[in-house]
Amino acid sequence: MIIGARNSGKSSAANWLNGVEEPLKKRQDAIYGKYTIDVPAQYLENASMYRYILTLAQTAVCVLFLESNQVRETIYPPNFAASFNCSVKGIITKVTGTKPSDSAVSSLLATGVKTPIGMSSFASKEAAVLREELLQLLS
Ligand SMILES: Nc1nc2c(ncn2[C@@H]2O[C@H](COP(=O)(O)OP(=O)(O)OP(=O)(O)O)[C@@H](O)[C@H]2O)c(=O)[nH]1
Ligand SMILES: [Mg+2]
Repeated sequence: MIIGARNSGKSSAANWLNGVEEPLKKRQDAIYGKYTIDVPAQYLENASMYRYILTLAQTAVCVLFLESNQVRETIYPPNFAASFNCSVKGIITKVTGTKPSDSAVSSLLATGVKTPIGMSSFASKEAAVLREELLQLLS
């Protein structure tokens, strides 16, 4: 399951995991892919909708917390990662330099993600390794 703010790269991450190139459509509800649940940003923007995220997570083996490298303000509630029974990973998208921005790292750490992973592109070799690792969780 993939969560994150608008434009953080959720649908791109879903395409990466599913090995497809679907158009990056915007929808009001969760989008199911072969291996993914792409959760609308809106569910994170509104505390009254957190429960939808928690319900969807009951069928997930891992929750990916996405954050854009360019983020200014975190959308995640403090320690949100602790709300999930399954494993949690944080991915920082759109990293341009050698390391991710302090704002993106702080955002993920504050929400309880242990070791945020910086990624410049889902097409990278590191991304391919991570993808294999994530797909293993499903088998
Ligand atoms: N350079 C770069 N661009 C990215 C990356 N991930 C996503 N993008 C771009 O960022 C934009 C938003 O990506 P989406 O995957 O649609 O993001 P989203 O989180 O699904 O957005 P919403 O559905 O609107 O909440 C698109 O133009 C992507 O091509 C990345 O790792 N690197
Ligand atoms: Mg999307």
